[in-house]
Amino acid sequence: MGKSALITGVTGQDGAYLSELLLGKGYEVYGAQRRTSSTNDWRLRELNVADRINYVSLDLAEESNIYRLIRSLKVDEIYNLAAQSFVSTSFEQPIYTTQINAVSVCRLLEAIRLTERPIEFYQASTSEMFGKSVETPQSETTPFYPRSPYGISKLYGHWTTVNYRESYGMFACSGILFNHESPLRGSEFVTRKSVIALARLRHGGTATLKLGNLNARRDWGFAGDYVAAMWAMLQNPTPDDYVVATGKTWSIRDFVSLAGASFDFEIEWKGEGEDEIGVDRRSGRTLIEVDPQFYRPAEVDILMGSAKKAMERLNWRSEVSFEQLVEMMARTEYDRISRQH
Ligand code: GDR
Repeated sequence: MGKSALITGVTGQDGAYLSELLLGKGYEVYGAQRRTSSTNDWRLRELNVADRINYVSLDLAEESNIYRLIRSLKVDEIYNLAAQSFVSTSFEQPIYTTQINAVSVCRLLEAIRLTERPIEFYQASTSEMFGKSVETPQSETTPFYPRSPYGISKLYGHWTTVNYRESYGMFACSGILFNHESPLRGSEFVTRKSVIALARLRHGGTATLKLGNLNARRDWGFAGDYVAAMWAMLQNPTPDDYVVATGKTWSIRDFVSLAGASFDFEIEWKGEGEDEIGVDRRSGRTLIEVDPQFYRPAEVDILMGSAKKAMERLNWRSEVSFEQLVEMMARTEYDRISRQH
C-alpha cells in the first residue's frame, strides 16, 4: 500500500508543490483547510492536482479537532506548512501570528504523541530565525536572532519540534528553509509583487512598482526544489534538522533589475534612500519608487544559507538557478496578464 500524508496549509505555494510531488510518488494526500475559509485552490488547480486531494477540515487553534483528525486519518506523515507567513503582517498581528505559527506546532505534536502512532512530522521552519545573523553563511549550528514576531513564533515551533524528538523519540524534523519562490508565490511577497508590477508596466500600465528596503539581501531558491527536501527529510532513517538554501545571496535591487531585464526594461537606479528610483534607460520612464510604508520596524539585512548537510545526507540539490527562477516568474506573469487583455 502507498503512503499517506496530511498537509496543513495545502492551498499555499509549498502545499501545492508538495501535493504534486507526493501524488507523483503514489501518496494519498489529505489537505487540511479551515472550515470557514472559502477554498482558495488556484495553485492546486494550476498544477492540476486540485481534484486529487482529500480535503479535511482542520482548525489549528482547536486541540481536540486536531487530535480527532489525526487519530481518524491514520496518515504516515504530517507536513505542517500552515502559517501566518508574511513577516510584515506579524508586526501588526503578533498574537495571532504566535497562536498559529508557534502554539499550533505544540498542539500538533502533542496530538501525534497522544495517538501513539509512528507518524513522521515535518515542521516548516525558516531562515527568519537567523534574523540579525551572527555569521554568514548560516547553517544548522548558527545561533538564532529573530527580528520579527514571525521569526520568534517560528523559533518556538522549531524548538518544540526538536524537543518532542529528543523527549519522546518522535520522528520530527525541522526544515530551515530560506526564501523560496515560484509563479505560485503570494502576491504580497517582494518577488511576485515585483514581477506582477513589471508585467503590468510592460503591458502599458502606468502604476509604478513601490517597494521598501532595496538593500536587503536574500538567498532565493525555487519552491519546487525545496519541497523535495521536505520529503527527503522524512525518508531519511533518522530525524534531524536541515538548512535548505542555494548558498547565494542577492539584493532586492538585484532581483528587480534582473526581472526588469526579462521584460526588456534596462533599469538604472538613481538617488538614495527614500528618494531612490528605478528608471528604464531606454524610455526614461520611472518604473520603481521607494515607499517607506513597506519598511519593517526591524529588518533582516542578509541571509545566505549553507545546505551542505542536506546535500550530503539527503542528496538534495537546488536545481533551478536564480536567473532561471526570475525568468520563470517573469514569463508566467507576462502570460497571465496577456490572457487578461
Ligand atoms: P521575507 O519575504 O520577509 O524574507 O520572508 P518578503 O518577500 O516579504 O521580503 C523579502 C525582503 O524584501 C524586502 N522588501 C519588501 N518585501 C515585501 N514583501 N514588499 C515590499 O514592497 C518590499 N520592499 C522591500 C523586505 O523588507 C525583506 O527584506 C519570506 C516569507 O515567505 C516567510 O514566510 C519565510 O519564512 C521566509 O521568506 C524564508
